[in-house]
Amino acid sequence: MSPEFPRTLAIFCKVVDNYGDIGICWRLSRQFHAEHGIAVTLWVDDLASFRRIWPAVDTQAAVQDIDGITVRHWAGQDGEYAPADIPDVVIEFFGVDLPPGYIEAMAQCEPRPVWINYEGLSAEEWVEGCHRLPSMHPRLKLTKHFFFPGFTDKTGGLLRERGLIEERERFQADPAAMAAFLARFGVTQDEKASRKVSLFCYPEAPVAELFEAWEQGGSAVTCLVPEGVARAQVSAFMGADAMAGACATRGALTVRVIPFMPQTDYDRLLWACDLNFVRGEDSWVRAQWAARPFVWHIYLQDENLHHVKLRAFLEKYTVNMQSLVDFSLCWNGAREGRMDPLWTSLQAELPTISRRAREWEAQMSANGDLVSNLLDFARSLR
Ligand code: TRH
Repeated sequence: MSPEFPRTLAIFCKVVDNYGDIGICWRLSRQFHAEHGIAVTLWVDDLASFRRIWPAVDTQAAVQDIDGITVRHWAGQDGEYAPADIPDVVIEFFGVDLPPGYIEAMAQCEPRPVWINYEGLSAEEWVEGCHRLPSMHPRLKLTKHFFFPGFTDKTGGLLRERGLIEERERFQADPAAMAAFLARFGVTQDEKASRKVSLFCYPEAPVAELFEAWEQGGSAVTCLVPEGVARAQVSAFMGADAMAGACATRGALTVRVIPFMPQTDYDRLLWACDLNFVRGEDSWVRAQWAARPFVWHIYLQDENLHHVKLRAFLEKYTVNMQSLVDFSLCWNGAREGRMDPLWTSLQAELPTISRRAREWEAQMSANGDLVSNLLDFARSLR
């Protein structure tokens, strides 16, 4: 095992839908490079989606340097590659198919690169048994290994940048900084006393019912929703197209449409809000590092497989927090229920949920950070 290893690393990312996949791959790339000095090449098929979370991206460039990372437009499976093109570690994200010529070149390398299949995050028990398992190539002398993020020390842990927790603590200990951040989105002095909620979910979430519960609820809520999220329901509430900058108040609820912001600002939004609605994988993890109460909207899967994953997480996460379990199941369509009583119960339990959020963040930090865990594993294979 050499401390110099790896010097070079490539990540292959296909943006299937939405932003989570590139969101995670970009985090990985930045962390490998900034914290471990590794020369990273990120191959990505959809530069336009990438640009939404990182405005410095040039959508026309075949190759570009962003913050010291080489970003290559992955335009297709064709192409010839030589062993000299292959880095020490190759990561395929969510089992994407690498270009055949690239795999042939990997097989010609001496020593072979470490080949990792980076899998999706799940709280299910089977993950621990599959983490780090090898899979032989049927024809070539190559082995790839599965690497699973997760919530226990028998998994790869969660992505967490160095200094993230300290930065968040500084921000949350500074009410003026939080107020100034929210003021960027038009949150006024009056609204500062209201409960601040960020909303990021898939279109299937019962947003209209939740808005109704908030509107008629006893305490003021300011809901900050990035442009494009739940567009139909937000537009219906506004009575106009939900463009960034739009704002409407009805009853106890103010809804503000805010710009879809760069990744680093999105963290601050989560840190500044009292309750965050998040979705998919990356925003879900960021909400956990925010150490604030959150409600997760999971990505829909065939045969309601996502409900199994949702329940597995709730089982691990919730301790004496029945209101969060009930609310989450209804929010995800895993159970019938009306939003107003669910919201009343959730609201009453927010202090307990806040305590649990802080405890969970500390528990997750103790599993180490995913990038360091992945590098330790890659070194063990050399
Ligand atoms: O975009 P998502 O729905 O991604 C999902 C998941 O990754 C899922 O695993 C995948 O299979 C599916 O897509 C196809 O949600 P996620 O994972 O939360 O990613 C959103 C990213 O966008 C995340 O990196 C945070 C970032 N973001 C911003 O940068 N600015 C914003 O304003 C918002 C709302 C999000």
